Amino acid sequence: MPAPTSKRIRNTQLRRHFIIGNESYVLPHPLFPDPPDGHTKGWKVYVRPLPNGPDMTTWLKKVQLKLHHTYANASRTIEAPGPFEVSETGYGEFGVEIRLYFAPESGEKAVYREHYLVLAPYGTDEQKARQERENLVVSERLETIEFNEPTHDFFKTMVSEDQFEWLKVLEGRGKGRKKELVFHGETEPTAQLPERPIAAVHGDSGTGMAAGGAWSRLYERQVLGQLQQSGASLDQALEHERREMESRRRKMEELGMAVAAK
Ligand code: SLL
Repeated sequence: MPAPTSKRIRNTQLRRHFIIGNESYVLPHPLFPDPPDGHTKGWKVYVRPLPNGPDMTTWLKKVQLKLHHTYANASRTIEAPGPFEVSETGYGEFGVEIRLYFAPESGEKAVYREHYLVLAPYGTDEQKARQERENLVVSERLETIEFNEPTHDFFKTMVSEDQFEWLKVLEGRGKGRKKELVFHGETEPTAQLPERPIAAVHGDSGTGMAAGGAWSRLYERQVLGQLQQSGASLDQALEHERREMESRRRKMEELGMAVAAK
């Protein structure tokens, strides 16, 4: 029999949003001193949390980024706490193969993502002009990871308030500087969220939400679709994430009660 903590919670799904992307600069550039001959661009490829989002390292423990074979040591591995990023110089675009490795208590295998490096200005004429003027091209997308039927142990860490501690540290350090990273929910990250009815723990198949909850999986997908279409407004994504946190926390409470009652 598996240890009770590695037992999976049925009809439950956890979800996290995060960012995969790259930035690129035309050389010469102070961030990339002494590039090899023929290298025209400096770039950084990364896997990042949403600004103000919960700590990514709750679930993400290691990232492997595999570069084009023309690079020495093409396979780069970064362990938590990261940052999960690779800086390089080069001349051409290619697909970076990305493997995400999860917290051991999740019991989940690594998953694969790809990010095609974008080194040249793109978009409308106006956008291109701006990218050239600032000598910065950024190509990012909002990614989602889903954990189906998580283990009890993993679930516990994923609904913990501790995941916002890393933002509080930034707040102390960053006064007057990095305002955009400051977490404003002084007390509970979920305090201002509206009440939502929760009817039953196992009420709904697969969503992790209870039957009757206003926040359905379908609605979530629509919101996410909108985010992606609208160029992924990260503030909105964060708000979305916080709502999810709240839902999970409530569910956790209920689950605790349900388990205790057995
Ligand atoms: C192209 N298919 O032809 C792509 C290949 C090669 C990327 C891109 C240099 C590596 C190095 C580099 O940028 N490789 O010299 O270390 O455009």
